[in-house]
Amino acid sequence: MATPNNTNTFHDDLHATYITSLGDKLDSPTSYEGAVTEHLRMSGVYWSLAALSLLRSPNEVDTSMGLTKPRAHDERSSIVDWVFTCWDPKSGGFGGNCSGECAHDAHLLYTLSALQILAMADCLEDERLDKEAVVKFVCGLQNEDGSFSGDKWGEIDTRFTYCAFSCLALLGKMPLPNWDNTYSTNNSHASDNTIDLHKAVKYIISCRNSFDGGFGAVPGAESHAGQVFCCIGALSISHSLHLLNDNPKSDADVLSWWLAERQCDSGGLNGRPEKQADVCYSWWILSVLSILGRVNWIDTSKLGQFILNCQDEDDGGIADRPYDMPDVYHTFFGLSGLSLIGHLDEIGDKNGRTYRHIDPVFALPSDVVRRVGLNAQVARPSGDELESRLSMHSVLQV
Ligand code: GRG
Repeated sequence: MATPNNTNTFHDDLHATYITSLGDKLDSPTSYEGAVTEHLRMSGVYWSLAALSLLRSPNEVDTSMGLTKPRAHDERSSIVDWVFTCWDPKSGGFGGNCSGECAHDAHLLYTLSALQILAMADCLEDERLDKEAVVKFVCGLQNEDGSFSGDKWGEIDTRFTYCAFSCLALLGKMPLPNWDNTYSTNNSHASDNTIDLHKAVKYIISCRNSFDGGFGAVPGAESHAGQVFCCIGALSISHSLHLLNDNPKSDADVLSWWLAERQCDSGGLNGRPEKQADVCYSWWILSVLSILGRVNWIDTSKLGQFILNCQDEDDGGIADRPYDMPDVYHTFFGLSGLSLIGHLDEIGDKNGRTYRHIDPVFALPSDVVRRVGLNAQVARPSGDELESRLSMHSVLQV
């Protein structure tokens, strides 16, 4: 259980052990958590690998997780081999757990997690990855109005636009806009192997709420920090962030102010007004403030203390809030929050370790983003310095 401490102790080794032993726990036939999270294992594996990647070197992650080769004394295949068993050749996408006997429908969420795992494993060029089929799966999910469905059953949500853009970027197939900051040129159209970028971006903008500057899941839906990440992340990947400032009533400053107001007395952040603080919003909010160059709009010291108070001091892992049980989703987003406010660097300076950085657009270690050659757009108030983790991205002065 997460027990608040005011000593600022960071439980590095306990977190690493928590993450590396999680697979064994969930695979036990009597595990309740294993049963209820079976359908989303692909994302669980992504959160685990990405979390450990912030604490350990690529080689250590590979060996201790069995990423590209099975672990010693482990009968299970490597994670990369398992990822390919979850690929559905009929649709071209990946499911949340193994196909075959227990086939799971392919979904954009799990297709992105699968590609993120392959990127961390440096296996995006593996011959088993049929990039053309995956691109076709992603592009086939775009709807007439520019939105994306998550799968063939049709749910629409700005989460899926982000997933589609990020998948295409990882596959080297993200189209780039040709508009000269006027957002008037329709240079794209949907087909089997590309999307209509103009419509996709227009759809994202239609999900913006001009009264608070935030974004919802569909047009007219309540602003929510998770959806804000998806919309700003997608605008960043499509190099369209300048569109934020087309409407002065809900520009980057208005949005950043709404995000800064999410900080509660505890120091933690909530996802929308009148809700409880939750560690995961350290990621959904700080990632956007990083992309917009405004992390200093919140009290980072109080937030850092809140995240440390959510650590399980006995068994490792980070919970959503103090006194709750940890899980790998909150562990990843808690560590990412500590990374984005520079706390992991400070802790590393004290305990003699070098921690890797999280990229706020692609939710992958920055060195992986650099190796794959991913490029997005970040905004900086003029005169602001660019942190080193963002140096591979294009900069828009706002
Ligand atoms: C690769 C980082 C990454 C993301 C992929 C899945 C996805 C794209 C984004 C999810 C964005 C999102 C909607 C996050 C919010 C998740 C969350 C904590 C939802 C809880 O909602 P409520 O209404 O909770 O239960 P609140 O906090 O509002 O009470």
